[in-house]
Amino acid sequence: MLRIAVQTKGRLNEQSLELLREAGVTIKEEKRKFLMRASDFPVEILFLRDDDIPQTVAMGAADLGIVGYNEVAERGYEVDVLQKLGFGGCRISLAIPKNDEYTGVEYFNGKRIATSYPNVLKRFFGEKGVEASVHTITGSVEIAPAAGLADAIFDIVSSGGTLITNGLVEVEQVLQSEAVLIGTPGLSDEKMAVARQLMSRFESVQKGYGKKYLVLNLPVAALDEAVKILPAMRSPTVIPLAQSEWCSLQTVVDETELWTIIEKLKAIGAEGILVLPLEKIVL
Ligand code: PRT
Ligand code: ZN
Repeated sequence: MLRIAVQTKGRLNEQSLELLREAGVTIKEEKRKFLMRASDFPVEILFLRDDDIPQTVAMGAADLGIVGYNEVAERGYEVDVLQKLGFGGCRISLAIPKNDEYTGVEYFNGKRIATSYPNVLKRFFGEKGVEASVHTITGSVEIAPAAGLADAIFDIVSSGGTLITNGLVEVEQVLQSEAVLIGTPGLSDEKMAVARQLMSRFESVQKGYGKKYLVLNLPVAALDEAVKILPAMRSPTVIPLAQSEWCSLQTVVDETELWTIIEKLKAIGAEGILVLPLEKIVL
């Protein structure tokens, strides 16, 4: 039985369980326990704080784990990063008071930097030859400069709203992060086979992220034009309609391009346009 560690609560919990569920790994939610067996796949789920996931996987107490890459980089335990999971995106950045003039990384020489990621920061400063004093604090790092505890901070940034609220400005993006699937190095062939199966399912789910299924009616005469507009995986599916001069067209489009494509299709005579959610793409 493969054991996979997932964050108990917090930012990655819901999307980790959602990804597992979409991949066919479900647990009965009513009575959440520390360790739960999935009902439809040979996997059990171990709920942990995200800080503990890299070590637990490195030790082999869990075979796999879903955790932010930032935690993997900070903790430094030996684990295999098997797959990027496409959610929990953020970066760890250096930020300084907004009225300070930033002159480049040498700005940090002799400064006090508050962070929950001292190892990543010390590595960065080491590479850049910066001599700064790194103060490890857990909790609200962003208030440290205003409280006089530090000159600058090194913290997770996502929208940037927290920095603005605290009068800080991001000056160096040091590490890009997202949720990743990690594994114990040297898993048995049997466990690796199950892990591969899971990874392939995760990939199918991820391919569906940000995609929509588009169905529309089109005059047959406009078909060539429509094919040029549509970025279908191979080519769009075309189905004849009862009225011979019309056809129905089905295809997958990226959500970011959806409206542009719809407007172009309407301009060449498309009607009855349906936009449907897309769950998975299995290639
Ligand atoms: O209880 P446990 O220890 O398990 O959880 P935690 O409190 O340590 O972590 P949690 O749940 O806050 O975050 C889990 C993971 O989510 C992190 O390790 C990151 O990989 C990822 N993640 C993605 C984030 C963010 N986005 C994020 N915005 N983690 C934290 N933040 C915080 C950040 O610390 C800062 O305070 O949000 C604030 C900045 O957000 P913006 O949007 O204002 O820039
Ligand atoms: Zn944590």
